[in-house]
Amino acid sequence: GAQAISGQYPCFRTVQETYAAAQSIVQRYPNLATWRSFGQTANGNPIYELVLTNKSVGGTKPKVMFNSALHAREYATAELNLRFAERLVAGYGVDPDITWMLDSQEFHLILMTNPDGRAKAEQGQLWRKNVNTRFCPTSKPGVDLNRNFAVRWNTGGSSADPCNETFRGPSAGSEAETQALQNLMKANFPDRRSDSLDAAAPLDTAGIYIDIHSYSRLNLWPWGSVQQSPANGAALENLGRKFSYYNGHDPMQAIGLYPTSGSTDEYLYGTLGVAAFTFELGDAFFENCSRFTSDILPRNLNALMYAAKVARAPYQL
Ligand code: ING
Ligand code: ZN
Repeated sequence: GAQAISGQYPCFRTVQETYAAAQSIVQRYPNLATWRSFGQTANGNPIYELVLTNKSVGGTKPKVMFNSALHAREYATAELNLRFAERLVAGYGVDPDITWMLDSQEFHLILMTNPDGRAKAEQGQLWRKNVNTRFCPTSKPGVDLNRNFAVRWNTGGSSADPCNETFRGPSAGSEAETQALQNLMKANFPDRRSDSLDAAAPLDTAGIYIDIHSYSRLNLWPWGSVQQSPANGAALENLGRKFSYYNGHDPMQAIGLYPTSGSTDEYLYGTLGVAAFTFELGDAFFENCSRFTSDILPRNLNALMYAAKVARAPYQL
């Protein structure tokens, strides 16, 4: 198997180091940061989000939601998300754009979406799924959370075999992690679209979502389950191409990579009308640290910063 994080990959903080870093942010910036559990994993561990906003400014604010390490072995993703958080709080009162964003927007950063799986990866296993031992208990337990979301679930690009890496689970939204995330998504992004799955989201829809994965240097947008372009396809493509100016990734509709169903971005776009993307960082699950630090991290920090700046009007771009 692959090596664990410690020693080999010092640039990627572990689950415990990531949680400690998040708590340190809250300690240093109590008026900007909140660390809260919004649900539990299959094995009963808490799932946390880091919420960043200027608490002195009230009212309903557009939401920016970045999700990382949903797939356990995709190491670089959580570190990017954490570095983004650290850049935001350090920039408050210093950088005018960051100050404005923290005053007027609310960031929801789920740094470790699948901490049970991540613990396996940190032991050196190339682990992708959650760790629900109801399924495939003796060899490769768990469900692929990015095939389990309650949108066009089981319509292709997922497996019925509990031992497969893309096992979709027994039913839509069956997993504890999926339910926690879906509830958080619904709380952050009130549904502004008609209930027809392929109706265009209204142009004033506020907010943006990026699920950070690795690897392949891609910026993906829905649909992954059908070839047709979504009703907001032109706007999503424009935005995906603009992200590419920063991160250098190839932009494409998700099905251009391979068919999928039940993914988080499809859930957010398909059921809530939120502009939703998947980034695929870099060139490996266990990314080389010098390449991460010199290339992948700076490019993608800038791409995420750009996404945060356009979150108020993603469909107008
Ligand atoms: N890739 C993503 C996956 O879940 C993806 C790609 C995401 C395609 C969302 C379509 C929609 O397979 C990795 N590396 O996990
Ligand atoms: Zn992934």
